[in-house]
Amino acid sequence: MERAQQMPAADTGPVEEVERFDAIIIGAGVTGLYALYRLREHGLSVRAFEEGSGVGGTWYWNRYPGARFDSESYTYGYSFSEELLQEWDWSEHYAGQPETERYLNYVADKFDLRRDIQFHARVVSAVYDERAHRWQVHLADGSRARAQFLITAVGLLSAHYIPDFEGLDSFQGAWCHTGRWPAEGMDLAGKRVGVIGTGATGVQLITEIAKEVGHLTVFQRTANYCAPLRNGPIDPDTQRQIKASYPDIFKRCNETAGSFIHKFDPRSALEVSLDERLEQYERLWAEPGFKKWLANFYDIMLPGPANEDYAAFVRQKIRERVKDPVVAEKLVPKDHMFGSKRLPCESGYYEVYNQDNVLLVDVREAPIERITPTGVKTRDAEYDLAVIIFATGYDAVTGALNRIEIRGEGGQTLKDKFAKGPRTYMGIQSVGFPNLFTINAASVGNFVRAAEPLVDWVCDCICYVRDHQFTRIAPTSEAEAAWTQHVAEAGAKILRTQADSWFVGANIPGKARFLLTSPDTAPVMRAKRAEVAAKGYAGFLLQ
Ligand code: NA7
Repeated sequence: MERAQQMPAADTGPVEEVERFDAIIIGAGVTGLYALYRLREHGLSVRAFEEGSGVGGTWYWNRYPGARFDSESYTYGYSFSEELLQEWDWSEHYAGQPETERYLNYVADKFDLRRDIQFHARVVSAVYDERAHRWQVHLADGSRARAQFLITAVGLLSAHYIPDFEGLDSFQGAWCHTGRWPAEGMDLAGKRVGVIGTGATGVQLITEIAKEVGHLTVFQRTANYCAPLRNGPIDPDTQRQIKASYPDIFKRCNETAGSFIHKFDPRSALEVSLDERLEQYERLWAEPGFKKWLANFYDIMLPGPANEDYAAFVRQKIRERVKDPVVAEKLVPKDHMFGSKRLPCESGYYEVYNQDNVLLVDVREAPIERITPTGVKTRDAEYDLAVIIFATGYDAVTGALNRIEIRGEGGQTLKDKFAKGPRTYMGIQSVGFPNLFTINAASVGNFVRAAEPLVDWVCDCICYVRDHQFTRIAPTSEAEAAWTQHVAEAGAKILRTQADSWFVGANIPGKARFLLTSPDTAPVMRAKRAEVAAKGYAGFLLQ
């Protein structure tokens, strides 16, 4: 920690109708709810602003049919309250969206969080008052609020992205993006439906709606490696076992790179015999969830021959499930490495393409040219549709921040500063934006497992600042430059940066290519943050 000259920083801001708090949180999803709980526990006055009408964030907005965990339900829930852990029964190994939304509502009620959350409250700007060391936020309804600390718990994947297709305004049918699925649902039964996008979301959605639509056209640009989820109900015995072993479950999650419960096999895929290798591939393939990915030979997650060997195995699994060999070949990924994107887990996805009423259109071969009043026109054909669903993903991490005009010291905007990629210290803070904690950029993997310790760290940091009579904390330029360089250099070596995906901003035309999350494993990140805190917030400037 560097101690700069201390300045008096009473809140001498404008005296008009502005509500004042110690901390403001933007977003009442998984991270925002926990930050609210934690900061309030520390005795701070807190207000969370949430655009939606309810809590849940991702699990509030993503109401599309088929939305579901790929983490085991009991590894995803909060760990901070033993009472909560014992009270809540997850009904399935991989819970669906309605259950997760119910869970987050239960948490909000149990800990009386709603009294400090303002719903239907869209924050349009946040401006730093350099004299008072306070943030002033402006809401869409014209109201304002001030706080010393601002936490953007706006989510990693919340700024939904709809490609700029010409003609969407002219479409006479119904359309929506999966991340803004209407609460009342979409009427798809018997209709001609088109889905654009075959990422994790599209895969879940397509599998579910294929059961009820009249005809389904899937517009695929890139085929994905998908693996069977093998979901099932949690029986009472298993429920008891889970509740008795939460400390062990969380300990195991905390030991792994992505905070999932699965631990890599320390052997190389190439050091065992072919028979042994195939036996393991098959055995894990038959298991639920990410085990077939994250409990496999460690080097299938490194660019190289082991990765390619497993990719070939997965491609063959896809071919075996699709009757028409031409369609099968279109569904087999050939242009990116296995695991370079998050593995979509499915429950009958490939069999959908064996249905007579389902058509797969390769839009890499024949790109979408425009939306017409009656459907979609590609270079080669026109498709008549009553409904178009965009499963086209998100402007990840920076997209959600950019939707808010965040102005720091000297009037600079965070959007300008992050134009070539986020420049932060550990993903948490950025020079020129004191007392702002951009925590949506800092956790990845099994989300809640990574988010809880991060929020704990931020709350402890805020308490440290206050307890030591400082009023302002921001990283040093040196710490920020070193971290940004580390993200670029270490990021270049990992599998996640090798594909054109949201991880590196490659899904958004014109967005700078830069790893948007930390290149380090979860245990390494926790250790780095702990060391920084132990050294009195080394790399930060406190005033
Ligand atoms: P993703 O993984 O970003 O997938 C978006 C999909 O939309 C993907 O198939 C894209 O094809 C496709 N897309 C995007 N733009 C276009 C255009 N212009 N034309 C055709 N197709 C397009 O988002 P998801 O919501 O599925 O998943 C996000 C995360 O949520 C996931 O990683 C999990 O962690 C949960 P592309 O692959 O870019 O060729």
